[in-house]
Amino acid sequence: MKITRVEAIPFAIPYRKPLKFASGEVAAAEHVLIRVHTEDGVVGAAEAPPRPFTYGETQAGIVAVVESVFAPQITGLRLAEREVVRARLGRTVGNPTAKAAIDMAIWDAFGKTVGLPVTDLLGGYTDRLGVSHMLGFDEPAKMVAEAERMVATYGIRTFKVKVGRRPIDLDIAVVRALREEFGDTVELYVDGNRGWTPSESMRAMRRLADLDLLFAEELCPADDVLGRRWLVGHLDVPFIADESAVTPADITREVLGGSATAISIKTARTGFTGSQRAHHLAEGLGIEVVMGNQIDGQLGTACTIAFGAAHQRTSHRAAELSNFLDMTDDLLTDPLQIRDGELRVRPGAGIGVEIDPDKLARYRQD
Ligand code: MUC
Ligand code: MG
Repeated sequence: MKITRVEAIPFAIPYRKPLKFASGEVAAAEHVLIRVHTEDGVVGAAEAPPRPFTYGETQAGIVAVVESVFAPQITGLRLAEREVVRARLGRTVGNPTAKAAIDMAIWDAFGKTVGLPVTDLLGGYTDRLGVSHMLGFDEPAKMVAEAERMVATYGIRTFKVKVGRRPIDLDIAVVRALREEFGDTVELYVDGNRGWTPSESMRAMRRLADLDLLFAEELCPADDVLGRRWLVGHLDVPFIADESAVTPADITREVLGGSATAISIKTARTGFTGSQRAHHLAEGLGIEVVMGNQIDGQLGTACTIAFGAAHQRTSHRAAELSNFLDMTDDLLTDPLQIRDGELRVRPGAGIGVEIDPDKLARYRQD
C-alpha cells in the first residue's frame, strides 16, 4: 500500500470550439495527468486542469510543484494515510487542482487495492447523476441551437448559461431565447464568473425574474463584500458560491456573511477528501449543493460522478458533467456515454476508468 512514485504528465487535447465565459476562455484541455504508483504495482490516476484565471495555476507550474514539492513529501506514505497527505500538501499555499488530483489518484489506487469503487467507499448513495450542460458565450441563436442538440442527442434538460457580459442585454436575450424555445421542459440557471458589479447583477436578475431560474452563480466578485451581501439578500433564488468558496473556511465566510446561499463542489479543486469536507459543511449549514465542472476531461468527469453519486445532497440536482463533449478526443479506453440525460458511475474498482496508453503517448507534451 506504500506510495513509491508520483508522476505528473502534461498533455494537450484540442476543443472543437472554445468555451468562453466572463473570466476567460478554454480552447484546449492542457491538463496534467497525475499517476500514483504503489509498491504492489497498483497505479491510481486523476487529472489536474490548470485554470490560471480562477486559481492561478498553469500546466508547467502544476508539473513543477508536483515533481519538486509534493511527490517527495508523500512518497513512502501508505494510501490509507490520506489525512497525512492532506496535511503535508497543505504546507504549500494554493495549487488546488494539483493537490486535488494527487488526492483523487490516491483514492483511485486505494479503491483498486481493496477492490471497491471509490463511490462506494465515499458513501454509495446512487449509481447515476443527471447531467447539466454549460452553455458558453455566443449569439442567442447559436446557444439555443447547442441546447437543442444536447436535448436531442443526449436527453439533457438542465442548462447553466454563462452570463456576465456587458451590456447585460446580451445575456438576458440568451436566457429569454432559451426559455421561449423550451418552455418549462428545461431547467435554467446562470453563472456570471464575477463579470458584473452587484448593481448590474441586480438589474439583470430583475429582468430575468419571470424566467423561473433555479440558481444564480458567482455573478459578482466575493470581494465586493457589502455589495454582494446586498445582492444575495434581495434575490429570490439561491446564490451559488463557486470560485469564491473552495475551502471550508471560504464556504463558512461566504455563507455566514450572507454572500452565498448555496455552493458548487468541484472535485477538480478539492479532490475527494476536501469535497467531503465541503459536503458535510453544506449539510451542517443547510444549503444546496451543485456538482460543478472545472472544464474537466473524461477522467475528471468520472471523478465528479464518483463523488456526486456517493451522497444524497450531491446527487439531488443535475451535475455539470458534459464539457468533455466539446473535446476532439480523450484519454480513456472506454469513453463516458451520456444517455437519457444521465451519466452512470463506472462499476470497476477505484474511479473505474483506464487510461489508453496509445492516446496518452499521442497527447503527452513531455
Ligand atoms: C464554472 O462553473 O465557473 C469556468 C471558470 C471556472 O473556474 O470554472 C468554469 C465553470
Ligand atoms: Mg461557476
